[in-house]
Amino acid sequence: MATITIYGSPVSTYVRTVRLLLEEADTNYKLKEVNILTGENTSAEYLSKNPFGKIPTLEVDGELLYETAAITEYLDAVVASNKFSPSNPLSKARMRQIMAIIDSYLYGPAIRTIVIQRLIVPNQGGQTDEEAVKNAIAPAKTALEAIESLTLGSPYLLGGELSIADFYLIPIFTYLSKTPEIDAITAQTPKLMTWRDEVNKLKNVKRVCR
Ligand SMILES: N[C@@H](CCC(=O)N[C@@H](CS)C(=O)NCC(=O)O)C(=O)O
Repeated sequence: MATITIYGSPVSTYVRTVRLLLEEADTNYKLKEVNILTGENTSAEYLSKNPFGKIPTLEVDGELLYETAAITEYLDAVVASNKFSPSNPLSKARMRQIMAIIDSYLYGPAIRTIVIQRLIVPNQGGQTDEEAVKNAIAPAKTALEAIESLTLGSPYLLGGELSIADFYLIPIFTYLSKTPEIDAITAQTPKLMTWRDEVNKLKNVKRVCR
């Protein structure tokens, strides 16, 4: 396969999602830094690759591909023989359902609000917006409880095999677990807590999600 390049930052959850798949598939790739903390993602050069200024963007054989769901499903097909997508139609739909819940309902409150306010803002000398954090707990909890009700958690989200859904949720849990809000958000999600402890043992999770 031609050289695979990911444009993005190693701190990004979505970049970590793509990297987890590539590492689990034992595939070589290059990571070209696009620093979102300095606004590099809004440079004209990067916007020519991804008009929304989001990371990651994938480049393979001169083709650019953005949106993590498209990237991971493409890579799964070309480097992993669809190992990370269940063949059973309902399980595959569950995988996509979890990915969509994360995109639409979890990422915003969990990462854009709680993690940024708790971990990034103070690190840059700012003050956490406590009100925003407080208001983000309920929607994050709802999203995780929805995933809890869909997961088999034995040991992975969809059963015995890792899937793209795991690669989506793992990086979010890594960050949420570093905030005091984790306890409130996961109070009703025992299967996900067991799942988290299980996936944290994977060597590629230790390497990619530090
Ligand atoms: N829909 C996009 C979302 C990607 C995304 O939100 N990435 C974050 C980093 S985890 C980002 O680029 N943030 C920079 C910004 O919003 O300015 C995808 O699926 O790839």
